[in-house]
Amino acid sequence: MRIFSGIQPTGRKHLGNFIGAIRQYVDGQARAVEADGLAIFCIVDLHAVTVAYDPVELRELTYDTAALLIAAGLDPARCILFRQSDVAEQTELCWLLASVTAHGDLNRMHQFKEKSEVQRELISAGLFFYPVLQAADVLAYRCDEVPVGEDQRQHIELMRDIAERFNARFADSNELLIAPQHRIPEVGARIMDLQDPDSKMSTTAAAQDGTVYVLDQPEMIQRKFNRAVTDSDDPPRIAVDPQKRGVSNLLEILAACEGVTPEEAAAELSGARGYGDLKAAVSEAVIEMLTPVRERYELLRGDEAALEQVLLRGADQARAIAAVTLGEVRSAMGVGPVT
Ligand code: AQP
Repeated sequence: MRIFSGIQPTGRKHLGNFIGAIRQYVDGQARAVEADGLAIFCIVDLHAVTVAYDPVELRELTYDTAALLIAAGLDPARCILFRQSDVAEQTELCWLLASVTAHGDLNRMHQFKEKSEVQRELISAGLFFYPVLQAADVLAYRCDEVPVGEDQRQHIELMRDIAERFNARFADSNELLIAPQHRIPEVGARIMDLQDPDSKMSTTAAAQDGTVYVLDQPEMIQRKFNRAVTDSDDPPRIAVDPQKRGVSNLLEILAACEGVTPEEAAAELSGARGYGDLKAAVSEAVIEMLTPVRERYELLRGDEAALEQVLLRGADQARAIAAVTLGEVRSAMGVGPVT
C-alpha cells in the first residue's frame, strides 16, 4: 500500500488543512508502516509559485511547513518527506502528461476559477496548469491512495483520467501509471470559515478572524471561536442542519476533534444553555488538539540545518522512485534514446 500527498508551503496552515489533510497524513503513515507500505509527503513549492509570492519568504515558509508536519506527527524515519522542486523528475513528467490532458478539462477546474478570480495582477499559465503538475506529483510514485480535503476531489478525478488516458494511449491499457483513490475524511473534509460559514476556511480568506491557524495561541483560538457566526434562532438550537451553517460547522469541528459524528457531538451538548456553551466546547477541544503541535513546532523550527537535512534525504529517496516511473514513461512515449 502506497500513500502520497502534497501540501503548499504556506507556513500559516489552518484548522481546515490540519483536520482535512495533515491529521490524515499521520494516520496514513501509521497504516503504511503497519502494512509494510510507503507513505510519501511532498511540500509543493512549485505549486506555490503559481500565484503572487515573495521568493525569500517561500524558503522560510518551506521550513515552517516541514517543521509543522513533523510537529504534527510525520516521522522522517517512517515516511518520505521532501520538497517538490528537489525532484526534477516530477516536472518533466508534468510536461509529458500534458500530452494526454485535455485543455477543456483544465478549464473546468473549480480551483482555477476561484483562484483566478482573486489574482490582481496576473493569472499565470502555471495556475491553469497546476492540476497537471499535481497529477505528475502523485503518478510519479504509483500510489494507491491520496489523502486530501473535499476541495481536491476534482483534481484527483482529473489525475485518474490522465493516468487512464496515458495507459490506453501508450501502455496497451496496462497499468504503467496507477489511477489512485482519494481518501477524504468522513468528518472535517470541508471546514468552513468561522465568519462566513458559506465559504471554506482558507489561507487566502479575507477575514482573519474566520480562520484558525494551527500555530495560534490558545487565547487567540478562544477569541476566534467566541466571535464565530451562528444564527438568531430563539431559543438557540444546537443541531446539524443545512440551514444552520455556522452551528453545523462548529459541530463538525468539535466532532472531528473528538472522533465522533457531528450528530453525536450535538447530542453531547443537549443540556447546553446556548451557543456560548457550544463555542466554549469547540474552542477547548481545538486548543487541546493543537497545543502539543505548536509546542513541538517551536522546538523544531529553529534548527533549519536539521530541517534541510530531512528534506534532502527525503528527496533522494523520492527521486529513486520517480526516476523509474519517468524512465518507463519516456520509453513508452518514444522520447529520448532507447534504454
Ligand atoms: N477548509 C478546509 N477543510 C478541509 N480540508 C482543507 N484543505 C484545505 N482547506 C480545507 C486541505 O488541505 C490540504 C492542503 O492544502 P494546500 O496547502 O495545498 O492549499 P489549498 O488546498 O489551496 O487550501 P488552502 O490552504 O485553504 O489555500 P487557499 O486559500 O489557497 O485555497 C489539501 O488536501 C486540501 O484539500
